[in-house]
Amino acid sequence: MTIIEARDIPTLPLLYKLKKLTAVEDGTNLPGDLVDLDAIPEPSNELNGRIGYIRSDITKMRVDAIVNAAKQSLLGGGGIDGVIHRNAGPDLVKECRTLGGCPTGSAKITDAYQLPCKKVIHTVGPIYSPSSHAACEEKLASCYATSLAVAAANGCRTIVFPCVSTGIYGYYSELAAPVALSAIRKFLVQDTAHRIDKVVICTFEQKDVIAYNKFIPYYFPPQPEDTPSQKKDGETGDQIAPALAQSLAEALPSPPTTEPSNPEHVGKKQKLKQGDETNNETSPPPQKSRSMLDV
Ligand code: AR6
Repeated sequence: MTIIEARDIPTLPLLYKLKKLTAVEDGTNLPGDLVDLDAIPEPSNELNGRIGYIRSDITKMRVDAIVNAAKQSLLGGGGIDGVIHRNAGPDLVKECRTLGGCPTGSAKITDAYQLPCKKVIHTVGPIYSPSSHAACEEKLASCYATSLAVAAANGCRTIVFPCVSTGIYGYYSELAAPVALSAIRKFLVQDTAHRIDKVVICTFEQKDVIAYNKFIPYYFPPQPEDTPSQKKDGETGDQIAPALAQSLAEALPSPPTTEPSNPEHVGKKQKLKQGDETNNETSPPPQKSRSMLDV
């Protein structure tokens, strides 16, 4: 099992340099589904350096805390919840039984047992329903804000988020990513005491990679020196040396090469019905194709 160390998770300045992320072009109209953003903010290397971004299995990270996309009972389930419980071992559910569940939008912390991380923060995302879009947005933002507050209160300086609610709970990735990015940005801007060093966004499925690649440059735009220069040969500039870029790229952990195949994940996504959870939300609709969400 390859464990990924917190310090090895690439941050945004490096990903811009390596062209894994691309700045929004000048004059581009802002997409309609940005959350709490009516203009692209000033670039900040300080903020960008505190955001990690990786496509990986969250259970392989040696960080202070990973976030679990849990259900209200906190007693385990399918998807990432199932993987986290399986890898942590049976003591995790024993501790979870003492917590009395968790409301949608909130978060609770436990030990991590056999996982390489120190703590697990269990948050309960909303089951997405277009008819209660605003309420879903508020609850999803609250998952990220509360998890960050819980991490800070418990001395967790590195925290990794999965794409909460975008699996079994049916939140469209292109709607969820701006909510998550907005909440993370707000927290970091207000975290003047610098209680958290690194907030990592961990994607797993391609649809979430596409959504974050699109929205990260709006919420965390690159400093000009982080974007590879377009200058011609012979001109001086900030262009990263190709050999250095190559060696940095090779040092990045490999993302999964296939889509996840957790049997619970697929099965539950189709089977979840109204009333499966006690939060009075409706069951998730099937994911729309990307073209329906494109702006
Ligand atoms: N590492 C990182 N991300 C993962 C992994 C992994 N190993 N496995 C899945 N994901 P989901 P939800 C991503 O369905 O939508 C459970 O039954 C996945 O691609 O796990 O919040 C709970 O008990 C997706 O982007 O959680 C609840 O009942 C994200 O994790 C319900 O599912 C969340 O997908 C919660 O549904």
